[in-house]
Amino acid sequence: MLLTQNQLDAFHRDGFIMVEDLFEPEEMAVALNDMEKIFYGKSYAGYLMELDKTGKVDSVEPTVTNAVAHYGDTEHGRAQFPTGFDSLDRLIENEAYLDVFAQCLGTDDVSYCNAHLFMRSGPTDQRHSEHPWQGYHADHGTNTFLPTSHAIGSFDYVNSGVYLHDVDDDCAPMHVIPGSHRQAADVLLRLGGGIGDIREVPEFAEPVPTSAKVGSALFYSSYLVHAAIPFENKRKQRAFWTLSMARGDTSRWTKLANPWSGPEQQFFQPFWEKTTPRVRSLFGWPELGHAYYTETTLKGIAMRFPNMDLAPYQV
Ligand SMILES: O=C(O)CCC(=O)C(=O)O
Ligand SMILES: [Fe+2]
Repeated sequence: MLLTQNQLDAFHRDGFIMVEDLFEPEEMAVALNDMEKIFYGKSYAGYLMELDKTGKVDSVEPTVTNAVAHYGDTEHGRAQFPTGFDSLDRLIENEAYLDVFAQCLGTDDVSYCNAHLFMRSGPTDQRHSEHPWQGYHADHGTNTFLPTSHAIGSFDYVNSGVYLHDVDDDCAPMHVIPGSHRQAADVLLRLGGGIGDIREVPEFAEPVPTSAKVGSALFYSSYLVHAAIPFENKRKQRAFWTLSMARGDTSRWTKLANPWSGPEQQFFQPFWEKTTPRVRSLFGWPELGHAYYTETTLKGIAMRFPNMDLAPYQV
């Protein structure tokens, strides 16, 4: 199943596309069952029953204990890909799903960044901000040390969430700002890297919820601005299998578990700031003269690496 030209145009225009029926409801049910085991050590129904009986509400969020950052483990299992459960790990083998990724990335040269189980559990969820205008961000930094550019379709990558169950409006659907992937580079530079309050960004469109039925997958640009919202129904959970992938020609600087995220960053940042462009390229930085370097991206790099001499990269 390929995206139609209209769907692909919508992805480029809006920065996201929801694709229904990519996965079978039956395979989602099996995957969800195993995901619940990893997060709760039992079924979610069993967890709720115990919660009602004991009133005990320990967070089920995974904790990161490893030196090279990945999503981390829960008390009961591993939330980072591969989890060891075929029902979850083999979702990556879905041909139609991979075809849509290739279409969104505009190439068959597709490179894995990161996949993990993303659970938000209504009874303990704290992932959202206090006010509806807060918490907006792009996920781009999760898989790269380089800032956003204007070049949509070249240096961004694609995130996706597979819906293991129906996500209705009361189930904390992620809110996304259509078209914000095209605005992110300028907005982030103007605001100094973080978007505290979307009311200060008049050019942003109204956020929209990404509610969808079981078996759907959301694909979105790593530049797309979005936020978590609270559960209206705190008895619900929201279970996604997530995958991020990049174009092969950016894969040297776009992937998880590299020295730019997690505890290694405090050593690599000052090292990269002081070393030469040639040595930076050994670690995946685009070489001097690469099309990635523009006035906009160099300003972003200066924000991220304030002690770096960027003169050699000037265009
Ligand atoms: O859970 C959501 O709806 C969004 C969460 C999010 O944006 C994130 O964790 O980066
Ligand atoms: Fe996010």
